[in-house]
Amino acid sequence: MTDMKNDLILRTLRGEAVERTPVWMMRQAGRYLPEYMVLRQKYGFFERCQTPALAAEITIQPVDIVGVDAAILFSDILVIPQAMGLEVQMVESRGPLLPEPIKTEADFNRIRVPDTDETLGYVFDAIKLIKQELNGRVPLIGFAGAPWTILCYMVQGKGSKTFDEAKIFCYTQPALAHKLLQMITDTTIAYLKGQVKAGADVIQIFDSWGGLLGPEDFENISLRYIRQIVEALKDEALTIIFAKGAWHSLESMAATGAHGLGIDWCIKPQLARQFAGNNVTLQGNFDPAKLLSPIPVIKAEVKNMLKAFGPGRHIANLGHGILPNVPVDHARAFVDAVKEA
Ligand code: 1CP
Repeated sequence: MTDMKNDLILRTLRGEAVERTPVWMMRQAGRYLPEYMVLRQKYGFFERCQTPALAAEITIQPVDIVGVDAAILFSDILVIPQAMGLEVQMVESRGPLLPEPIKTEADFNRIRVPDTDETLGYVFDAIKLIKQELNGRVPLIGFAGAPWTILCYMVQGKGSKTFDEAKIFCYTQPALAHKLLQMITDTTIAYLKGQVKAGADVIQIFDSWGGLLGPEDFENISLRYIRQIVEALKDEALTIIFAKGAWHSLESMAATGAHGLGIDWCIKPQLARQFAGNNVTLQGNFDPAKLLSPIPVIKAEVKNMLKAFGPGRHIANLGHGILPNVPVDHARAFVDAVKEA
């Protein structure tokens, strides 16, 4: 084992004292970085994910270029439907496309709970290489999508503002929906255990579309499965749940035993703290679009954010992924403002 030179995020998640608030940015490995765009021109999306040397290079870019306190694996949440047997394409400037989505019971013939070493071994190889190349500079965050968010794409077949077809599937064919959610959950648990075994220090579960469900549906369709994942992992790794828009369920998310909870910019940190209680680290919640403000404004707003969270048990982050049109020096100003505070 290598010594972790910067373990601020690990200590913050464990609830230990830290010298300063740690910082990283969701989707920090990606399109706002010119160095990423060079590799994007040369290789296809899944080629970048499936080639450990490329995934490692892209993962480490933001550590070198913007100075974040953690690396996050370069991959995508949609490698899970792919491993389960569905075709997933990344269409230039339009996002993911699954040409044959799941709609009926017969469609289950085309999917399975796969052996993750066979189907996703390339991710574990990438993690081993990243850990070697990071050499303890910062921790590595592994991740997966929450089962509900993965179902959204497996049923809808593409991105959507409402994911109405995914909702209709859950509301009109609940037995099939729960069968699918359990298959995704079983795959995800094996996948995340593999990530931890390969060296991931922290695991974040992205429930990007959790906020589309009301509180009761969120419990039944999403949190129930996230809870299984957290329970399977929490003794092996530090865990963070990010369920965008699901602020109403912070209390039940904290009760899963996750070490951290991500929040978006639509809830005040003080209120999130009241809901979540004092035994969990909060992560967030800068409005990603504010990174387009002039740098002095970014610096002032970061100070306000840090003050609102108060000291301790906070990881500074955006409230959702960084936008592709953010200038690199603005991203760096965000990170520096947290470090200087
Ligand atoms: O054009 C490109 O270069 C592809 C853009 C891209 C990138 C850089 C996609 C397509 N995925 C990724 C990488 C990625 N995806 C990471 C890398 C690590 C990092 O954070 O730096 C991560 C964590 C994800 C996770 C992901 N993929 C989520 C959850 C987080 C979130 O932003 O809500 C979701 C919903 C996806 C699906 C997806 N993949 C790609 C796009 C454009 C989308 C969103 C499509 C939609 O809006 O529905």
